[in-house]
Amino acid sequence: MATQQIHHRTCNICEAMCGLVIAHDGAQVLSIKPDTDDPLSRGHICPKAVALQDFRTDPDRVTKPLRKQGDDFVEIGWDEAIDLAAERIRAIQSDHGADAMGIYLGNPNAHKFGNMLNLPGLFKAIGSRNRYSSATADQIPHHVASIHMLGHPMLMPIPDIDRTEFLLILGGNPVISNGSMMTAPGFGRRMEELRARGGRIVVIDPRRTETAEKADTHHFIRPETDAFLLLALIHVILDEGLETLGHLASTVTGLDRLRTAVSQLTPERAAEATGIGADDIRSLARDFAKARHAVAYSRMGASTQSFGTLCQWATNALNTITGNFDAVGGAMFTTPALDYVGMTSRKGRQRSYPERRSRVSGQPLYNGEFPVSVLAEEMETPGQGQIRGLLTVAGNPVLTAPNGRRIERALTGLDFMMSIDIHVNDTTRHADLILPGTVALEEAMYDMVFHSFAVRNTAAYARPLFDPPQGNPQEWEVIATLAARLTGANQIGPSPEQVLSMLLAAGFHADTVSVPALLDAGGSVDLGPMVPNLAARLETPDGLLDLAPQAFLDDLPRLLSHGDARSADYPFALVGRRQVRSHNSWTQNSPRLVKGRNRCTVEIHPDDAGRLGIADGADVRVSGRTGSVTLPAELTDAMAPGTVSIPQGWGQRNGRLSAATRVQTVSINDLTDETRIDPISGNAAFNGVPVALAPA
Ligand SMILES: Nc1nc2c(c(=O)[nH]1)N[C@H]1C(S)=C(S)[C@@H](COP(=O)(O)OP(=O)(O)OC[C@H]3O[C@@H](n4cnc5c(=O)[nH]c(N)nc54)[C@H](O)[C@@H]3O)O[C@H]1N2
Ligand SMILES: Nc1nc2c(c(=O)[nH]1)N[C@H]1C(S)=C(S)[C@@H](COP(=O)(O)OP(=O)(O)OC[C@H]3O[C@@H](n4cnc5c(=O)[nH]c(N)nc54)[C@H](O)[C@@H]3O)O[C@H]1N2
Ligand code: SF4
Ligand SMILES: [Mo]
Repeated sequence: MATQQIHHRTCNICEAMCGLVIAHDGAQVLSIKPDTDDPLSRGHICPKAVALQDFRTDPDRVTKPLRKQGDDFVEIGWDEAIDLAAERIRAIQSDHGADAMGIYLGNPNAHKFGNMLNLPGLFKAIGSRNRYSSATADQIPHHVASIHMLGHPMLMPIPDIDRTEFLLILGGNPVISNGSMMTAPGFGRRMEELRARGGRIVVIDPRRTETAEKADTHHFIRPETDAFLLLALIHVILDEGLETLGHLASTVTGLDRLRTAVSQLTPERAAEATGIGADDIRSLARDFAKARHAVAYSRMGASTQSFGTLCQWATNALNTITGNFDAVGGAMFTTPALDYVGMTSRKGRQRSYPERRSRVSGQPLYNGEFPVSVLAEEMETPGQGQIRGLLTVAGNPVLTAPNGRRIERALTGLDFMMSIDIHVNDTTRHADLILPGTVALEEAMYDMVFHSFAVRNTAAYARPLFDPPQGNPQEWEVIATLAARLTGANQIGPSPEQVLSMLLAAGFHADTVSVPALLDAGGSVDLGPMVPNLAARLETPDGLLDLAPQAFLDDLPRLLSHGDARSADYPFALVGRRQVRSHNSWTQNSPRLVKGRNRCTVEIHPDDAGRLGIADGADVRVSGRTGSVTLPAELTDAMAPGTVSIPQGWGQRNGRLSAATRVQTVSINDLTDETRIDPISGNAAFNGVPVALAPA
């Protein structure tokens, strides 16, 4: 009998990077347990970590290159597959130009450092400007705020929640999500600790979320009105002379312009828009300003909405004018072992933003990627630059992008589509060629992105635990091999581990952190809490933090003229929600995660349901401009009247995900609208979609 061995690594599913202790016998996982010694996660894990083993052994997993033949897929060899991919990509580009090949990257790439390090080479080899990713379904407003205020898209303020005394959360549900742009595993426990040291937590959300339940105060808010609230908080603080710039006094510019900008945004004006009382807004502003350490944090609900960039700007500005930017217990900047910001420094280089605009509807491009909202029209609209071929890597836009079914229809009109993925799913089933990816336990692990967003500096590296199935190459090798085939190079570059070693040697902790040191540590190493460091890192042309960038001031008239998106035809606002036992669209094939009742329900306030004759558990038809879906109602006064919530990530309709575990669910993105965007950033406005409800 093989003996039990222990393997340490961080989980790669969500942003939380929980430390895991995996017992195995060399061939199979015996158990997956939390690493109580992990300095960041301190023993937290969630049920998804245990499912890491399922993704490896999933009977529906793609383990051989698959070529479309009629409606079916047939297995082919690797050489044939790479040749076919290179040949078809080049054929499309020689007929229609380099931009005719589109690329879409999904969320799992951000956790796969082999992909992160090798995809740029593939982009270069393909040479198309038509690139997309889940980032514009997620977080571009944060990057745009950082670009204009701080000069670098990845210089990201992270709430120092372990030392703050006042936490204001808008549009995030970290008790379920474990944080985003704020890697904070075990958020519930961190909230308890915050309150135990005398701190306060206020949550602003149209749903009384699991996070709101654990907070001191919760205010319902009308969807898409957070910018009114945040700017009114700034208004009160400046009006009452409660502002302080703290140690950033000589590093900040634009306070007077900010004062002028918020002059009309009185608590009364914000109360009218948000539904939160003017007195509540005043006392929130005073309490926030007077707290010794306070931090405002706004996420999905306040960034994937029509005023996402204004929200991120106002959040940063609020933290700055209360002396809580780059300060202990406020919004701080990480110094990770792998210095992602330094790696991509733009100091001394003139840049203009947006970098480019999309061909059909002129939406902005940031960080080299167009908004996913325009992917369908770029595939459908003829002319020079039309997308005729598409490569997806670990992405499922049919279920995750706004009006995903329009993308699906457009996929069927492509000359060629290929995917690097682990499943035949709603997106990849349209591919002519699928190349199998490797799953977490078969890969080395260093989270190069999320250490940059973590509430504490730590680092961890793990070698692959198991070999890929069928003698398959590592996913990064597939990417590198395709790039080499396209450029005619006769070999691929250095391994990710070699590149990682170089990057760590150039990082903030080069004296203590290296690949061997991390391997020796057997788990994560602690690199301490965040430290003030912003002044030296600002990359704005004048080296100052700009509190009132013109691009944002120019967007204020749009905010001020904003009425309610709801209408007589569509009297409800739809928002999304996340659930502990699913991650985006791709974990719903794990029996242990999907077992139990159907969690894909529409949450409705009982008064709204009563008026419409909708009973708890009964089927409801939800309709919007782009489509309609039918799903069970869940009546709850956790929902603000007039707002309804559907979880994201469901609606798998493909035949391959195992029938035994499949519950009948719907995709929220059959209702979301690709024409609803935040125009400054081009980010999808998933939240606040006007819909109608009727008993089915
Ligand atoms: N309405 C609404 N829509 C949303 C959201 C919302 O809140 N509301 N959230 C948005 C957000 S924040 C995000 S990040 C996006 C996510 O959008 P996507 O990234 O497009 O979607 P995922 O569900 O993460 O899809 C991951 C894909 O990668 C595959 N995969 C999983 N593991 C691996 C692997 O190891 N290798 C390879 N090659 N493939 C793998 C899966 O099979 C799946 O096809 O969705 C967005 N969509
Ligand atoms: N379990 C689990 N964890 C995850 C994921 C998952 O799918 N499952 N996905 C991961 C990913 S990719 C991401 S990006 C993060 C996202 O993590 P979070 O940002 O925490 O995202 P959500 O849980 O969707 O929370 C969004 C909240 O915004 C509220 N909301 C909607 N509209 C508005 C509005 O206009 N104003 C305000 N104030 N609130 C609004 C919604 O009711 C909801 O409570 O989670 C990550 N973690
Ligand atoms: S919270 Fe996220 S990182 Fe932690 S175990 Fe769950 S899925 Fe993995
Ligand atoms: Mo995300």
